[in-house]
Amino acid sequence: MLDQGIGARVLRKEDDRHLHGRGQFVGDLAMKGLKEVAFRRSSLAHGRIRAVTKPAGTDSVIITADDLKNVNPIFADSSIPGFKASNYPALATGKVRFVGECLAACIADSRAEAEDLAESVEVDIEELPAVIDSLKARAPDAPLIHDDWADNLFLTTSVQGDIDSLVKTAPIKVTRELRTGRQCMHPMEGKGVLAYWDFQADQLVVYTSTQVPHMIRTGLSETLGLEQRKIRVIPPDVGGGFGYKCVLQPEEIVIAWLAMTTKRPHRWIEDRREHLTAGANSREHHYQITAYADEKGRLLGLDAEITVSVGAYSVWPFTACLEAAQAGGNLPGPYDFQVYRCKTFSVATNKPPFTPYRGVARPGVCFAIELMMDAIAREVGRDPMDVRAENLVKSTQMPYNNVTGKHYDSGDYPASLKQVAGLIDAPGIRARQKAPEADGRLIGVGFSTFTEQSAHGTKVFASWGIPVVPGYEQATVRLTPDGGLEIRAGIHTIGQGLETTLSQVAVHELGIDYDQVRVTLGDTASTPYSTGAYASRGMVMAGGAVSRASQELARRIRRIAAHLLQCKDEDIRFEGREIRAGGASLSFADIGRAWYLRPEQLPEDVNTMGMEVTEGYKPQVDTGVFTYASHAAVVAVDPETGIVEILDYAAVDDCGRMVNPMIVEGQVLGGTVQGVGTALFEESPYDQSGQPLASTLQDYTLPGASDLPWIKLGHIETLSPYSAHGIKGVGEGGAIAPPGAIVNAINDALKARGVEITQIPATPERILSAILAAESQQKGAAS
Ligand code: MCN
Ligand code: SMO
Repeated sequence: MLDQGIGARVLRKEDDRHLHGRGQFVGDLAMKGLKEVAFRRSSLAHGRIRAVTKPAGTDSVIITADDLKNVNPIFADSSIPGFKASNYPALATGKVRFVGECLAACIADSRAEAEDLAESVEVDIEELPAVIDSLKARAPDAPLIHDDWADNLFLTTSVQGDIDSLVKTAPIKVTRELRTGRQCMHPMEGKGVLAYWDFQADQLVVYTSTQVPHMIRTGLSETLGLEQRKIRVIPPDVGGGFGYKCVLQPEEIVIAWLAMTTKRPHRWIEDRREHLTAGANSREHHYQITAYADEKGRLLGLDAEITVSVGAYSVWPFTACLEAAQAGGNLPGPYDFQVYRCKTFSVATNKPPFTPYRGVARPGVCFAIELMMDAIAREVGRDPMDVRAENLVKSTQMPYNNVTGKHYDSGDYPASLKQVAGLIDAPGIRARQKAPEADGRLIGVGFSTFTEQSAHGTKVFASWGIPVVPGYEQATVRLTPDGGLEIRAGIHTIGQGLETTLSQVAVHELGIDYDQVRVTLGDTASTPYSTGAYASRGMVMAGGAVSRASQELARRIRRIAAHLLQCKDEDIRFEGREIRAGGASLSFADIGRAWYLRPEQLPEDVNTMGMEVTEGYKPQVDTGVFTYASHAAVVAVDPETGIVEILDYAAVDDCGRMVNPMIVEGQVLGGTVQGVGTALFEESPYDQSGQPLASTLQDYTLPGASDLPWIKLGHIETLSPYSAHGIKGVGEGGAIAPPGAIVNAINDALKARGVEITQIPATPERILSAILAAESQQKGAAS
C-alpha cells in the first residue's frame, strides 16, 4: 500500500485549509459578547508586592490576585527526594519573581481598551535584589527567590562514576567551560486562549492553542476546582508549539476562571513582546567538563557539572527539573565509554520559568559533548571526524546500554557520520583549506552526532519524578455508514502533520482510500485521553494506537465481508482499496451499508460487535526508541567582522520507518533552522536587575532565509524492534545538532588563530572579541 500508506509522500491533509488562509486559530474565533483581556505584568524581576490597586469604578473589569482566592496555584511536584516545589500563582501573590509575571487581568471590548485599563492599575512593589546569574544563585548567601527555601536550588542530582582512577591513569585530559544562551521559542502563532460557558452542555469550554489538550483539562480542573466532566478543552489550529504549549499557563487559568465565574466569553492572545519578555524560556546551560581519553582520542570518561538557570517557578506537569534531568542523562550522547560522573543543578533565577523546547536540554548537551570531542581531537592532533567515528557506538553493539542506562535500540551511528561527510564533501573542504581564500575569510568544517530518546513511556517519566505523565496514547477508528473512516485521537497536530500521517497508518492497515479518511484531534469531548504531542512521541504512540485500532476494525470488517461473500474470515484480503475474496469484491461502502442499514442481513453476533474501536498503545519497552542523526556544517568566518556564513549544511537522520518521508524532511529542515538560530543568533539576555534586554525581534534575532544554505538531507531507515512498524520519532531532532556542528566548524576555521568559541549563540561580537583577545595575548607573549 505504498502509494498512500506508510512510506508514501502524500500531500498533507492540513495544507488545503492553511494554504487558502482558512485555518482557524484562537485569534480567528468570533463570538457574540466576546471580551478581550490584557494583563498588567510586573516590571520588576524580584520584589515584595505592597499593593495592586484598581482605579475607582473598575472592580468588575480588573481582576487581581485577591479576586482569584479560590484558584489553586500551578503546582508541579516531583517524587525525587530533595526536590523543592514552587507555588506558581496565576496572578502573583506576595512577591513577583520575574519581569512579566501577571499581576492583574483587565477586561474590555477590545484589546486596545484592555491595554489602557492595564496601564491604569497602580502597582506598588518593594524591589529586592534580583538573582540572575545561575552560578552566583547557587551560592549559600544569594538572595532567596522562594523565602521558605534554604537556597535557590530546585534540585541537585549526581551520578557517581569512578573518575578518580582516570585522573591518575588517562593520558589525555581536556577541560572546558561551555555556555548556551537563554532562548524563547517563537512559534509563528503565540499562545492564545478563549473560554466561554456552554449552557446546553453545562460546561466550561476552553479553546486553547496547546499541544496537550487533555492534560490542560486535568490541570484546569485541579487549579479551578471544577470537575473534569464540566470542562471541555478544544485545541483549534495551532501555529506551532515547539514545547512552549505543552504546559498549563497562568493566562489559561485566568481566562478559564473569567468564563466560569462570569459565564461570558473571554480571550487573551499573546503578543510578540509578551512572548519575548514574559513567555517561558529554555536552554540557558553552563557546563564545566573534563574529558579523559587515550593517546588516540578514545574517550575513557567524562566528569561534568551542569547548571541550568530554570527561572522562578516549576511549570505543570514537567517541573523545573526536566531540563537538567535530560542534560545529565543525555550528555554522554552517542558515544561508547564507561565512566561518567555528573552533577546537575536546577537553579531558580528571577526569569520566566522553563518549558521544554524542541530537543529539550539536548541542543545544549550535544553542543557540549561535540565541542569536547573536537577539543580531544585537537589535543591528540587528529581529524575530529576520525576521532568521532571511532568513539561512536557501533551497529554491532546494538542494542546498547550506555553509561547512564539508556537503551539504544537500533541503528548505525558511524554510517550516518560517513554519509553526512560525503554530502558536504569533507575531503574537498580539507583540500580547500590548504590555500587561503581570496576574500580573506577562513573556512572550517564541523560535525555533530546525537541520539534522541523518543516515545519513552510511563516508567521513564516516573524516574524523572513526573508520574503525572502517562506514557501511552489512544485512538478511535470508526467506519461510517457510507464506507468512510474517521480517526479520533486526543493528541494534537501543531504543524507536524499528524492528520496526514495517522491517516497513512490507517490506510496501511485497512487498504482504504486516503481521501476517505478524516482525522479529528484533541477535542476532549470527542477524543480519548492522551498525553499529548511532545517528546517526539506522536508518530510512534498515536500511530501505534491507530494501527492497533485499525487492525481490530479490520478483523470486524473481515467478519462482515466473510458473511456477505460466504467465505471464511481468513480468506478476506484488503486489496486495491476494496475487500476481496477469490474473484469477488466489496467496497467499504458495502460493508458500512450492510452493518448500519441492513443489519437484518447479518448474524446477531456481527450486529452487536460495533464499527467503532478504541485502542491504547505503547511500545514494547518504556525506555523509548532512539532516533539519531549526524549533521555537518561548512562555514566561512570573516576574521575582520566575526560574521559567519554557512556555506554548506547536511543532515542524515534515522527515524526508523518514515511514515511520510516528505513530512520527515520538513521536520528535519524546520528543526535544523531552529538549531541554526540556537547556534548563531538567538539569545534572550537579562541585565543584572533582571530586565529582559531583547523585547522585540530586532534585539532577538531569528534566522532568516538569507542566513541559510540549501540544506542537504540523507536518511538511514533502521526499524526499531520495539515499536509498531519500526517507527521512531523525529520531531525534535533537527534542532539538536546544529550548534555542535556549526561551532565546531567555526573553531576549525579559527584553529590557526588559536581561537576557540565556547559559548552560543556564536554572534559576530563574541567571535570578534575572541579573535581580538587571542591576538592581544599572542602580542603580549611575543613582546
Ligand atoms: N513522522 C513520520 N515518520 C516517522 C516519524 C515522524 O512521518 N518515522 C512525522 C509525523 O507526521 C509526526 C512528525 O513527523 O507527527 C513528527 O514526529 P514525532 O517525532 O512523532 O513528533 P510529534 O508528532 O510528537 O510532534 C511533536 C514534536 C516536538 S516534541 C516538537 S518540539 C516539534 C516537532 O514535533 N514542534 C513542532 N515538530 C514541529 N513541527 C512543527 N511544524 N511545529 C511544531 O511546533
Ligand atoms: S519540546 Mo517538544 O514539545 O518535546
